Amino acid sequence: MKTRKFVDHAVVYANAGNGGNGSASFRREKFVPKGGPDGGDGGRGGHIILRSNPDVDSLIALYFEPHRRAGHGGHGRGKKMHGKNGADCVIDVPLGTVARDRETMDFLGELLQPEEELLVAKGGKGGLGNVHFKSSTHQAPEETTPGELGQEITLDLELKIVADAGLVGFPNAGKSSLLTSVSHAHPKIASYPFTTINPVPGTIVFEDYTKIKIIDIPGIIHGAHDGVGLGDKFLRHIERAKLIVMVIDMAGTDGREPHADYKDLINELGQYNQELLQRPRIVLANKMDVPESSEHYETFCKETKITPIPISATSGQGLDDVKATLHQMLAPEA
Ligand SMILES: Nc1nc2c(ncn2[C@@H]2O[C@H](COP(=O)(O)OP(=O)(O)OP(=O)(O)O)[C@@H](O)[C@H]2O)c(=O)[nH]1
Ligand SMILES: [Mg+2]
Repeated sequence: MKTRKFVDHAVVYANAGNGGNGSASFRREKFVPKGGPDGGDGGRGGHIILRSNPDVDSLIALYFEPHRRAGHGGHGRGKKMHGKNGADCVIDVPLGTVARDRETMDFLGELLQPEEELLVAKGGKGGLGNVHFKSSTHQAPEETTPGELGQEITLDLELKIVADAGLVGFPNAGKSSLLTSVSHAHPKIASYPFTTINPVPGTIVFEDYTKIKIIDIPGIIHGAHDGVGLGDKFLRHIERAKLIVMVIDMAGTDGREPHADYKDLINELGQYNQELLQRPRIVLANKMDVPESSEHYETFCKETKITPIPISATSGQGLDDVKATLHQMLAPEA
């Protein structure tokens, strides 16, 4: 399967268009020897606008094309003709994009709804034509003003995926297997850790045709906040999830205690962002088809005082329960 490069950070050099100059012109008509001033204004320079497009799922286009320019405004002309406005440059970004000024790192805005727009660099205003400078004592003004320069800005764009639920677990816990079983997504599945190296979004469609977006992220391990494994940077993609779905390998396939995994995951979430610990969360005990899992399950419940939903992502056990829970907690009204 061809994997597309996933880009969740981009730097963009944006130049808005300059305004057009005002024109110095005088009316010339057959029987009017000394026509008055009729120089029109310059057009506005094009803006740089970010627009959230639900069909775009990463910032890759900007990675390959980081320089963006809007059109310049046209100069004013005689007969009070206004110069054309410069074409805006609209940059399509994925939902969840956060824009900052790269120099100051000031927050400029974020795009969370489809088709939202954020003006990030203003086109220069057009200059005034000489028609504006006429007065009773100044009948033939030559004055005009030049167009203003368009704003220039270096943007720092960061994607934080917008999803309803986010899957969190150790590598090999079966997060991708679960996503595959409940949605139409096809993340790579394998028995080695860190099979998933990029976030993979999936959509679960319920029987009443409502749907939710769920995201699979790379595995988190003990010490992820110190950069162990792939680190914890992918946790930012669940920062906006309404619900955290924790997947525990109850078979202890890789020789760890499942309840210790749970505590490690809670610790890593808290180290990354304390707020994530307040987020609604469900815990799934995966690989319950493996015989050793039952004993681990009991120890898990005792140690953690929680009762996870027992499932098997591969056999399908418990998945209806998971879907019903997700539906109840997240699905929009049908
Ligand atoms: N027996 C059993 N094996 C499972 C189950 N779920 C997943 N597995 C196996 O566990 C291994 C890891 O599954 P993945 O879905 O790739 O795990 P992951 O959590 O996405 O792993 P990373 O992407 O590395 O973080 C694969 O060999 C799966 O076939 C299950 O319910 N029962
Ligand atoms: Mg995976």
